[in-house]
Amino acid sequence: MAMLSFERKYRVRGGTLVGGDLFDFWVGPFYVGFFGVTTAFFALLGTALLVYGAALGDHTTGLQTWNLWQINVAPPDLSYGLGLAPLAEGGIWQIVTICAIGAFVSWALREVEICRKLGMGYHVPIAFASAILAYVTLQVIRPVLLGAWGHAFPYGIYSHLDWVSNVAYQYLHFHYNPAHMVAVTFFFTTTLALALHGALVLSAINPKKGEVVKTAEHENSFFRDNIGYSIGTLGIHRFGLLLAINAGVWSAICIVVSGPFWTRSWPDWWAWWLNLPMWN
Ligand code: UQ2
Repeated sequence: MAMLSFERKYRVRGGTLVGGDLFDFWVGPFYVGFFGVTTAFFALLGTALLVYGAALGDHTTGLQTWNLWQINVAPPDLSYGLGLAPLAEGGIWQIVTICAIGAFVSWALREVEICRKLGMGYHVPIAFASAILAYVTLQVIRPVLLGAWGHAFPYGIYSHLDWVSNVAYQYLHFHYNPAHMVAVTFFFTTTLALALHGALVLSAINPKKGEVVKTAEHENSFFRDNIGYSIGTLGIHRFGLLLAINAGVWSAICIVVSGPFWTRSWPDWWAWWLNLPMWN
């Protein structure tokens, strides 16, 4: 906790969105705030409900197991539509989903309060919001557009992988979804950019024993020598944020268009290309 004396000057009052001074304190290194309390509440209740759901067993198969890989807490059957289901028939899944969204949004708002305290921009909560958007699109927006909670994915390690596989085959070959192609490209480019950035910074700042630490001039020179262009030390962080946010946003787009706006196979979508008049 040697950092705590250094951090004391950053422990400023105010900047809260809700609750005024009531929850404006720290526990050890952690800022609490109103949204720290709500994050803890939703996370603990959601986790306890998942354990309860595991104890009751999988209502879609009738199987009860404590094998971590096989536990499944599934949404209600399609026949329940957008209604509430009994706890043991998908109701637990429904409350867990409310808890998950409650915890994610609380965490984002706690980040906003910390940004306000420190007089920083809101880049971090905005980035996190793109991940929340992808989750809410999968679990709420798309099921609502399709008319049943049963279209959302189940909470289980193998079961959610099976769900992804089944939905992919439902559209014959999901990789032909153009928005999915864009999302995958953003995910891969994000990892490429972070690998380049991490490698470049470490290569400059962590030289072998006896050698002097290098600065941004060396970093710029490396990429100018290598590819004739350096995006710059500020630029790489702007570019990385742009890439990562787009990965989340295009994930949301690629799944919400599947079903609500395109019901046939994704390979079929490319008929627009084969039907161009230029082939006549
Ligand atoms: C850079 C720079 C950094 C970096 C990196 C680059 C000094 C420390 C990684 C190089 C990145 C470029 C040219 C863009 C890469 C493009 C794609 C599509 C991945 O110039 O400035 O700052 O970390």
